[in-house]
Amino acid sequence: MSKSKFFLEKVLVGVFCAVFLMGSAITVMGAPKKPKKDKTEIAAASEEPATGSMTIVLEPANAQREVGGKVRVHIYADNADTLISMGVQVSFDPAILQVVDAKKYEVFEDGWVMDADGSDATTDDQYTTPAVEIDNINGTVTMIGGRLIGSSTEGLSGKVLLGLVVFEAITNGTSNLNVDLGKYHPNDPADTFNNFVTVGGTVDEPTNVPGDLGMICVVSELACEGDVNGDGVVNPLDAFIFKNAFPSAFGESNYNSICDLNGDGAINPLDAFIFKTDFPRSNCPSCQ
Ligand SMILES: [Ca+2]
Ligand SMILES: [Ca+2]
Ligand SMILES: [Ca+2]
Ligand SMILES: [Ca+2]
Repeated sequence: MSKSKFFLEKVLVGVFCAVFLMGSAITVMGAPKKPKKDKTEIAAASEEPATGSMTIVLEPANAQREVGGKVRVHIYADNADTLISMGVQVSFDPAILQVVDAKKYEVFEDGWVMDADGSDATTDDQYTTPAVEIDNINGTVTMIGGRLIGSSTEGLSGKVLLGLVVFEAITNGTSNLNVDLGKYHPNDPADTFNNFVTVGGTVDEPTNVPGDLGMICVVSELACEGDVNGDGVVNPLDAFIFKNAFPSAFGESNYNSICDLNGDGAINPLDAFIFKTDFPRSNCPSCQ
């Protein structure tokens, strides 16, 4: 390992710890840069106002499943502005749902990867820690991520995928999906860490958390999995949405998690079978 690479690794680990443990992102963001600092650039960055309008979005936000069915919920930060860190906790009713899989989006190009040399050709210098924490006893999933790619990190903007959770329906009932920030100070629970930090060093927390951002209801035998637009019936409007997503796999442009009716990351004949058993229907149960 070269000296400079080792240094970069130390810096990145230091930045990571600082962002998530100390919350002093502004100080540490200067660290990976060369000693000669461009004052105009720094001034411009610090004057940049936080947008204040970033929100967390769950897709699907609403779904029905039979007992034993699975739903794959994607977590986005919408209207994001050059994010380099994120931290969310999703709460659910563990009597109704259990998490069978949860992960951050860790694709190099636009995911939560910290890479010391800025090249995806070398992967032994990449960090994706901390691991996603699944607590099926208390009903929480916590995911925290950072994105620092060498010294030219641009951050993630627009509609940014944070990660995904796959739930299995355990018994009849309704579970809200509440999203909160990922980390609060352990000694002072009223204090948050800086969960969402922009590349300019400002903190830009989502404006709609904590909040119930989704609802999954479980109804044995009667669930309308096929109601992909959530209007209470399964009709040609749903078939149109489903057909546009069929076939596809996660990562392809027409993949739509709302149509992934068995939550396995692809929309294929297995999902079509589930859809067809519900089509057409006008007696979908209403969740409450
Ligand atoms: Ca690398
Ligand atoms: Ca059904
Ligand atoms: Ca519908
Ligand atoms: Ca599927």
